[in-house]
Amino acid sequence: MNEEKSVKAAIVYLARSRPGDIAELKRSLSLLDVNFNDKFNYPVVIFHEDINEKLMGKIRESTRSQIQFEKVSFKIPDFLNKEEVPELIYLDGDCFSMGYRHMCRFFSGIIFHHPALKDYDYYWRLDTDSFLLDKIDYDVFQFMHERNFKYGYIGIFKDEPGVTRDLWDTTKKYIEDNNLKPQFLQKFMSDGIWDRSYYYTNFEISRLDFWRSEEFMNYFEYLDRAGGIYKYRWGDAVIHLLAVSIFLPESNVHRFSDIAYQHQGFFNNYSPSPDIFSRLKNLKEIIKKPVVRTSNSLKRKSGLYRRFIKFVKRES
Ligand SMILES: Nc1nc2c(ncn2[C@@H]2O[C@H](COP(=O)(O)OP(=O)(O)OP(=O)(O)O)[C@@H](O)[C@H]2O)c(=O)[nH]1
Ligand SMILES: [Mg+2]
Repeated sequence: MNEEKSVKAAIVYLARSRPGDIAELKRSLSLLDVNFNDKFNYPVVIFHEDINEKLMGKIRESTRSQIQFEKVSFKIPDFLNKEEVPELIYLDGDCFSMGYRHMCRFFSGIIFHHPALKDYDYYWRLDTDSFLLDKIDYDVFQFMHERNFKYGYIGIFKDEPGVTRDLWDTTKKYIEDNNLKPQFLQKFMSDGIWDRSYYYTNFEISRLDFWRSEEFMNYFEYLDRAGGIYKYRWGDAVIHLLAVSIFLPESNVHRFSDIAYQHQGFFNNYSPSPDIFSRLKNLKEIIKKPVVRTSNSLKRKSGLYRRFIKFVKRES
């Protein structure tokens, strides 16, 4: 079916080829199908480094969405001194791989210039561990478009001091040097200092032209050259909150409080207890395989998430 859509938009993922990640991705796509895309039929672009043809076939088989794979290769940008970029960084009780930091840089600013997105006006980012838990009965892109929303988010949290080191000083200098009047950044300031708030960017729906605008690109380039993404793991999440609250009027920003969404221990508009486990039984058909991830992220998972995984394991 070749229907003409009034809003040009794509759902985007960045995926790794590890079996656990692929299992999560398939689960994420299945939930996307039943809860949104069977009805609205937007293309899904999956960026990856090393997913082979066979795996691509398997992923395609697992979803009714139209999938486009786009290979990316990550490297430390030439303007940084590689000697100063450690392979692993240990901060705030966590360990961040080089791949993780490449991912942060990609989502912070690089993705918006990828040729695969050039014909789109909006994107919806989901991660391989992003799960839509209930039906969305309206077109989220059309919704953004009609109300002139440029950034849509699901939640706001606060990051740790180590992984945001120097980010505020760098941003403050940028604001001062460029005589900027931040739009609503003061909401995230306390005693004249940014309070390390971030948008939970494993879910974000946004207009691409904002991220391709000169004002954002200049700010991103400034941060990029400062090197904090690689030295301290400045995340796309904090960078996006700063950029949005500096450059966009608050009236252009929307929180999707109605969408039932899960990422690890975070549940949006989906009561995780006490009846989540019985409601999740409906998902038995979709959630075929339990996904138990290794790595440092595991220890950050909440007790609730562990119970959720245990439940899925038992039920599948
Ligand atoms: N290709 C590729 N994808 C990555 C890499 N690191 C992360 N990703 C993907 O980028 C998205 C975000 O990564 P996550 O590891 O989930 O990041 P996070 O949500 O901040 O951290 P967690 O708490 O571990 O979930 C996911 O879809 C990952 O599959 C990488 O090194 N290479
Ligand atoms: Mg994640």
